[in-house]
Amino acid sequence: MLKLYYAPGACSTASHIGLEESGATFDSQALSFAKNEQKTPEYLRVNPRGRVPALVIDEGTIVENTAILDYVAGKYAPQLMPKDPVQRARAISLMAWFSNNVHPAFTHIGRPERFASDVAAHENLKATGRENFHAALKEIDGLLAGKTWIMGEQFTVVDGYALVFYGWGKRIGLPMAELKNYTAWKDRMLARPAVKRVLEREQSILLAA
Ligand SMILES: N[C@@H](CCC(=O)N[C@@H](CS)C(=O)NCC(=O)O)C(=O)O
Repeated sequence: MLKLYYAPGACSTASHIGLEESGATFDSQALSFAKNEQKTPEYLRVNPRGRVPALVIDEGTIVENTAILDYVAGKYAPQLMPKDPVQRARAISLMAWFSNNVHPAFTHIGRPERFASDVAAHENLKATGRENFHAALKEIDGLLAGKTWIMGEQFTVVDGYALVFYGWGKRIGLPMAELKNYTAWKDRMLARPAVKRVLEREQSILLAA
């Protein structure tokens, strides 16, 4: 039994893509942030932190994209993570950076109240978050130079994670087309049937003109 809880357009898209690419059979449930469904007593029993993604498996629940993606690859689709220990460490390193740095930079823009209770600081947090997020996207663009996928020739679960941030950059109006490597890679991602299925299910901004 596998069940993914996600919110359309949230960072959970990474786990959603990983699962769909793995070919594993899974159930899914979309939660609406607008309706605060991540904070219902029912969902808090799944993930007491009230965050998505959460993947329910026979043995319990796994949270955090990095862990879910490594689990899905290990259990259902080893080709979605590098086999070589050095490359695997690099893949985990990149996902840790996404989770610890890139994602929080974006959170500063939308939820400054989580970082400072002083309302006077919020505009500055938003502006700094935007700058840091844009700088991270430029770094991802650099990482993709000369590569087909983010880890090189092998498509991995890390690619699905990197797609989340392209969508967020588009959502807040950053000049994404200037990031040539990232944009060409995004087009290759959109050409993958499994990725397209997930983006259609989530009605992703990435499919809009
Ligand atoms: N580091 C976690 C981040 C999880 C997270 O913050 N998810 C956000 C969506 S992008 C969420 O559930 N937000 C709901 C809320 O903050 O109320 C991961 O990678 O899984």
